[in-house]
Amino acid sequence: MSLVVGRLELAHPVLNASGTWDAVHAQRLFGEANPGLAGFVTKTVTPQPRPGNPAPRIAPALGGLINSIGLPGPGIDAFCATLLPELAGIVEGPVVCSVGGFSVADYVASVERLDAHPACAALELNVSCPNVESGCASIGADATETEALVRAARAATTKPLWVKLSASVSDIAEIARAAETGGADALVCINTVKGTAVDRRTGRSWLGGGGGGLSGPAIRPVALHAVLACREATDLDIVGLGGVATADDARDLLAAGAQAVAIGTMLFADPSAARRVRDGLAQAA
Ligand code: RRO
Repeated sequence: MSLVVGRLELAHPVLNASGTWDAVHAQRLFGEANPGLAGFVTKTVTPQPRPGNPAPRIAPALGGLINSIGLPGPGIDAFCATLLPELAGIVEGPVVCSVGGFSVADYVASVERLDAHPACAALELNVSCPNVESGCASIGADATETEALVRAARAATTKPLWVKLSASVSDIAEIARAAETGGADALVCINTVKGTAVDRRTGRSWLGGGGGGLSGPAIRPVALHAVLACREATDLDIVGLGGVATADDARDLLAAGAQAVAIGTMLFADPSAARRVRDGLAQAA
């Protein structure tokens, strides 16, 4: 089942969604950092350390969950010095570093650092986080800004460059074409879909951050539609994700035009989901 996705070699087509699996904790708990995964996609890293959003950060939804995590993290210095070398020592397969920020300069600063870091095999530009006020998803909602960002990142690295898109935009095909024109090697479709939850006692948002992103089986049809639209719009490889829980869900995304898939929300409920999906895909092959 080995393949090349967006210039990155993978032993099979199953990855994790950024921010949904703690490989360091899993190594301690299970003796395996990324069971069933062909590599490991890190939580999105920003130039400066960030605390993330106030609690509550999670709300249940029919067929999924809504998160408002708010891009917490150690910042690129600590990430490169400590977490990334540790990850490279424990995970099977390549480490894909997810990068976020609030300006082109933010992204380029991290991309340059990761280009020089031997433990980073590929980069994912997250232009689709629903939980920050500026940057990220607001860049990825605009084709001109997306193209400029990808072009600047492309100039800063020779490593495989993937771009993670949101379906919460008016025309994902236009954004996908912009990423291709800017020099991306692959698209990652899709991030969580903008959503929120109401606290009925107050009538205000249940989530500390106000807004959130919906993930899980509820967004499968949205993900399928986005992958189809990106497949028609570009020649780029696609990592498809959004509610993958079974090998059949993965097959649907592959049939829609993805080359690989990622699992996110299901990993919270079933840490063996990646292995199950990988083995299910192998049986059909
Ligand atoms: O941290 C988050 O709140 C977050 C991120 Br960076 C993202 O890309 N997608 C998401 O649903 N949450």
